Amino acid sequence: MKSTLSSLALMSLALFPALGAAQAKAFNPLDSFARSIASPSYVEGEVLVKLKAGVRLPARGVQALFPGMDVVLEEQILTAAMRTVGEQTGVLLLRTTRPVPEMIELLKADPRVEVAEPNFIVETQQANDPHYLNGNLWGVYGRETTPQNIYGVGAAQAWNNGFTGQGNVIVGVIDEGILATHEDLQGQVWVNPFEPVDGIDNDGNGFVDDNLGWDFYNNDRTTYDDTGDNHGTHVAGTIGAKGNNGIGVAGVSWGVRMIPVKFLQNSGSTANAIKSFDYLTDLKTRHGLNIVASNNSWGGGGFSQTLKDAITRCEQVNILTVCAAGNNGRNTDTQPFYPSCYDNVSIVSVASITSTGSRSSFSNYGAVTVDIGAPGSGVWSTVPGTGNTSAYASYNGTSMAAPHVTGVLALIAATDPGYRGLKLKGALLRRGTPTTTLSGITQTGDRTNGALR
Ligand SMILES: [Ca+2]
Ligand SMILES: [Ca+2]
Ligand SMILES: [Ca+2]
Ligand SMILES: [Ca+2]
Repeated sequence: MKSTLSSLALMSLALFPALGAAQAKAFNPLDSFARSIASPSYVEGEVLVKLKAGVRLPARGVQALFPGMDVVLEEQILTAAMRTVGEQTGVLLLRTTRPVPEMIELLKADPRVEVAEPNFIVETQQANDPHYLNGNLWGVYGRETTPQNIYGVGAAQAWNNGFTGQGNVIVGVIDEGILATHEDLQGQVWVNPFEPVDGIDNDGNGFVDDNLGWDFYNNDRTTYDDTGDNHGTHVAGTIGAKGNNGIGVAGVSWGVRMIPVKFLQNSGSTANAIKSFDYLTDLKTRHGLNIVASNNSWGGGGFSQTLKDAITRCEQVNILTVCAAGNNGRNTDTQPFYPSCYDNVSIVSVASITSTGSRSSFSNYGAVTVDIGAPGSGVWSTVPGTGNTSAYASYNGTSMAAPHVTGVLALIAATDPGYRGLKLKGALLRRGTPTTTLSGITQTGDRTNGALR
């Protein structure tokens, strides 16, 4: 045990310096604040456009639609999920050489345009605090567990009572990729039973050989690429690493299966986030899969109507959208953070708490816009080690709080097929434990409680 812990610590220390350089700037709260409020970052030269109902894209392309405007069609995003709800044109990703704000103003002035907005850049919500290494899984402990921590979600108590999440429940992990061959994740990642790897799109969803989800960042079938997929692998381990196998960590739900939907490599874009949500909506519709929620440990950029629309399509098929509240340490009632602050009823916005029950200093909060708290400081989970080996590390962030909630949702969903959609969200919120430090700064004033009995 001792050697395991020290090797774990070494692995994390080895990983963090590499992370630090790339992420220090991205996660600086002031920096994030400036970009989210004053000038959200977006992909230069790209604009997302939704045409009004009934306006079609002419066969001759966008130049025929917008003659004289400096735009070319980079991509027409018309997903299966959009077609299902009667969309005919979808979302147009346009390329321009003009400044994005200027082009948006021009497009908005066109009466045929319903939405014109930037293709925002969003980021993972893991805090940049590499020194918080403590080696214990306090986030899953409860009042009656050994070791005990009353501020954990109490999953260990649920396991003791026989609730380990068995029950064919699936969640989507919209994030970086997941190392599915990690020793503590093997068998926990969903495999598409309708999609043999044979060079053919057997299930007709538009993605060839998407047997382990899809990579929208690189637009390919490999949902794990390299050790840069550490954030997604960490999030997955918190939701559903294999429990009681004598190895590594234990996720909140041991029985859940996770669909990797990769659209981030440290950062990602609105356009690819839309495709990620729609991918899950369509999988559920197409195959009747028991997808109950997606985990979204990322955010940034400004309000996007087209992204909100994709979340609404998830909502319409009873997929909850669990969102990290964000790591800016601010009140998102007055300074919103997306996607957690969209007003969709299917969103569960999660703040981070520490092992002593206070709000993590980096965590956003909001009496209206944040629902509940969950462990997000000093969270140990699975990560890829050098050479794509199985390693473990402690991370901090609302990125780590959201997957505790997603895991608890999976635990609850496994107990009763009636708990889906808003009923599932209601069951989660009803179970919460009143917490002084969250009172008045979250909608429930509660921390997450998954101590099922
Ligand atoms: Ca397919
Ligand atoms: Ca195939
Ligand atoms: Ca890939
Ligand atoms: Ca384990």
